[in-house]
Amino acid sequence: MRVVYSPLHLGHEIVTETVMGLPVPANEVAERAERIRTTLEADGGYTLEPPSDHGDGPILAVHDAGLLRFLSEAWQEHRAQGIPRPSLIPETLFVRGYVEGMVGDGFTPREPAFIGGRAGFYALDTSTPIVAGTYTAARASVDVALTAVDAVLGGEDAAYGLCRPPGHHAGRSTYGGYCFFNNAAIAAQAITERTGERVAILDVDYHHGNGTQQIFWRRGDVLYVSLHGDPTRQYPYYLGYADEVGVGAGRGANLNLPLPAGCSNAQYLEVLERGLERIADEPGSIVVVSLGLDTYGEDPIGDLALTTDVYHEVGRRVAALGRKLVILQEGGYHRPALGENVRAWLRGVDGRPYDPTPATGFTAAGTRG
Ligand code: Q9C
Ligand code: ZN
Repeated sequence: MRVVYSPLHLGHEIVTETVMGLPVPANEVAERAERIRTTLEADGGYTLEPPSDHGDGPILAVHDAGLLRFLSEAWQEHRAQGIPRPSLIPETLFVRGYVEGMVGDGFTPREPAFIGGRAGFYALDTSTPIVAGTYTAARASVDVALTAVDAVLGGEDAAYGLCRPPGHHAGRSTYGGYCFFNNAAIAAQAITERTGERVAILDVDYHHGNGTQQIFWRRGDVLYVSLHGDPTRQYPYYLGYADEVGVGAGRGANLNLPLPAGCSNAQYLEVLERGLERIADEPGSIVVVSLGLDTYGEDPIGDLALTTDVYHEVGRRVAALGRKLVILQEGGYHRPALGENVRAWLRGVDGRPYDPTPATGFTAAGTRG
């Protein structure tokens, strides 16, 4: 399988994130992508290639021009305004209460000039710091996704984009949840434009892909199916409920499958079947997968109980749809097992058996050896 990877992610070097106002060690760190890369290289069954530049066009087909402009300028502005901080975190967030009863009634929200307010105009949370290399990394991550699309449109059955930063929390005009541009949404949009076909997105990250849902909410040509921790207890909290089905032409083209805490492999596979049945009912030859491994039992921010061997089975079942797959990396924060979990998933897609790499000390059951 072809694997697209860019070292430019290394410039998005995050040390701490803020959770409920306090700094904690960052989860979404460069080591994640490096662990995946080295594990796939050691496997020998994957050929790594760099992304090619796809320009602004595919990003602007999905995102607001203001978000793109903000992200491209944010770090320089932050420096120009003389703020001596290692990363840019919004001062305020543009929550709905500010303008409740005003929007759509002769009032248009304005983007401010001061960077602390400007960041909050676009941010969803305070856990997504911007540093010197963030924009370059986020652009490369989009190009990684679009290069994986090129491989599949060029005839490959499946391609894996080792995207970092991830994308599925980024909305039309918002960044957050460690995401800046919505790689999967940009990929799906490019596929619909280039093939004229319908596209399905299967999101198996532990978190609901609020950005992807929002972007395609009114669209009947892009089906969004997501399995995730129930938003009553988990980020992104405000979206991801089962009764969110889309509107207008998009009605019925959004399927949320919330999962209970402690969800086992067997429970998970049952819910997965429901998602796969919905995708099988949909016309189209390509599925975009938002592949998060934060469903793993040992994930520091997830609460499901999946083990490495189930990822092989999930990959196998997704491939059994008989569609071409553009598989894009999202979350997954238990770094010691992350590479193996991705490798198990991809080997399932390839129809190759999975045995744990002895050197990792991890068994298929997920216990440290
Ligand atoms: N206590 C992805 O997996 N909240 N994003 C973290 C930690 C943000 C996850 C709080 C989680 C975002 C792509
Ligand atoms: Zn996640």
